[in-house]
Amino acid sequence: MQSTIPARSQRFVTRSLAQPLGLALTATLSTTLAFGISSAQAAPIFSQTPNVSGWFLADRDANLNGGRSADEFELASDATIGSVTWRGLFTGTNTPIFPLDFDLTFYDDNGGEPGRVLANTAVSVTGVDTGIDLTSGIAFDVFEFTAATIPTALTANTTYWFSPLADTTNDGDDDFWWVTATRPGNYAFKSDLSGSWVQSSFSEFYFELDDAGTTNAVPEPTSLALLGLGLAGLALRARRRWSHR
Ligand SMILES: [Ca+2]
Ligand SMILES: [Ca+2]
Ligand SMILES: [Ca+2]
Ligand SMILES: [Ca+2]
Repeated sequence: MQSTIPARSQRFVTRSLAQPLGLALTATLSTTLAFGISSAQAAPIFSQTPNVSGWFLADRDANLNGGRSADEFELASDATIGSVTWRGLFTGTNTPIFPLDFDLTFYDDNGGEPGRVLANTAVSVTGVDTGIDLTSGIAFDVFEFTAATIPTALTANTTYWFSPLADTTNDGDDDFWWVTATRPGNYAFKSDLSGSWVQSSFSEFYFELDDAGTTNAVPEPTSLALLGLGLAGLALRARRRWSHR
């Protein structure tokens, strides 16, 4: 097992702190307008200060067998997560195809890396351009995504992990990369989805956790939609049985 990040995968670039923070304020405003929120929003359950200075792979279509990143977090008090917001960009041509499928996964902790899967929500979501660019050769737009998750009850002062995994298989010239929050910070990654987690202290990654009450206009999780179809099917069968009596 390699202990260092392969050079080709490590696509971090350095930026001054002031510029991304200034742009982040603009991005928050435009995102709010885009979602059409008119009432005051409750404070998030958990958030990390955006500091877009690097990115790391988070895509089934990355590398030969996909790759993903996970970031660890602790909550100050018990909470049930119902919505997640995260940011990322698309290399190499900055031409994403929306809506885009993601798996949003929460894990417990296994000695400093993701352990057991606590909840996985499949969503299809369209990114909102934050107005922030990360330039490496060309200017890559940083997109923000928000989606409802399966309600996930988490306990205070306990380490958990969050990992968004895109699937850009139908976009041949771009893969999705999750962007950073503050640095340094602990995270973990897989350069091959069938491989083991590798622990790193390079950076935090940008995400925000909310309860279901603060969810914006987001698509229904695929898993919930499938559950709905299943229930509809059962109801139909029950009605047919009833009519045959
Ligand atoms: Ca593309
Ligand atoms: Ca831009
Ligand atoms: Ca791709
Ligand atoms: Ca972390």
